Amino acid sequence: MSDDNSEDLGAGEFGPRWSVETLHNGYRQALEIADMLYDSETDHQRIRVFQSAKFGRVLTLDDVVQTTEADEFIYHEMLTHPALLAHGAAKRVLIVGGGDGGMLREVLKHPGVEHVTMVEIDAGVVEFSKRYLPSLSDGAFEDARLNLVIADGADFMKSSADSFDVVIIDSTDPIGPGETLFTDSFYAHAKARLTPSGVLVTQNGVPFLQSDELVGTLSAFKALFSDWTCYLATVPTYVGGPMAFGWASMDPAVRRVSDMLLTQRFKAAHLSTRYYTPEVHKAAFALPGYVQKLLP
Ligand code: AG3
Repeated sequence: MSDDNSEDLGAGEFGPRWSVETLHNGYRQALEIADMLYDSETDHQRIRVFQSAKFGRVLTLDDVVQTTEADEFIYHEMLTHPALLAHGAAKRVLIVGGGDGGMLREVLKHPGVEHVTMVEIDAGVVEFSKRYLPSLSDGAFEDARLNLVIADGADFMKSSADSFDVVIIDSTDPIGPGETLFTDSFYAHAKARLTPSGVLVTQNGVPFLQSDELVGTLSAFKALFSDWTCYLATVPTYVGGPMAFGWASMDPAVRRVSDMLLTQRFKAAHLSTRYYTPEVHKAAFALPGYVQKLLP
């Protein structure tokens, strides 16, 4: 039986061949390490990249899975294309975080995008991602449309005077350096950076296990924006059911884009996607009862 790894597991014990994520209380995810490729401690965090048995190469920060070669497309496509295609004419995009380059790759697929500012706190993440996870950025860091800023995202948001049609928060979970990216004041500063029909999208964890994170963000959105909600996509290595993405805008019409227009825009942009379709886009905003109940 090829899937049987039970010889390695005693009750509750994982050996050194397993990367164990302890993000959620009382619930662990363990990925089998076939080969450790990179393991180092920066000023900010412990970074590891390993070849896994099931998900290709895996990037972890402080042992929390950030992305894997096998399922990254779901997360990166769903945090870019819904906002960009609903907006329909996005020229300037801001990415906060996203040092692996996956988000950048998806944003740059849009021919109408003229400029991307990406603010990443850790230069080390960019450098080793290019080397150890090249399929994530797939050359995106070389694109002339990119302005890469190595800085704290919260500081940048506070001090920047630029404006953007789409702002994407590609954060870690709200523990450690990523915590400031979930505060009310951060969202207020983000709002000030948006053009009138601009859209802010955020990653908000898996609400089945991390409901506080989603409720916190949506409560801030409710106080700041005229249109706000969340939408969902299931990313296998972000365990615990579908992940929630926050959506906020001062223009409610953006989210209500018709199916027809969405399909037209999707075709016109010639996007090659593996998860995103206009149908999935629309369906992602249908929320199950347990998520609806969390809306403030
Ligand atoms: N950032 C999102 C990681 C969140 C993991 N959280 C979780 N499993 N609940 C990914 C960065 C990829 N560009």
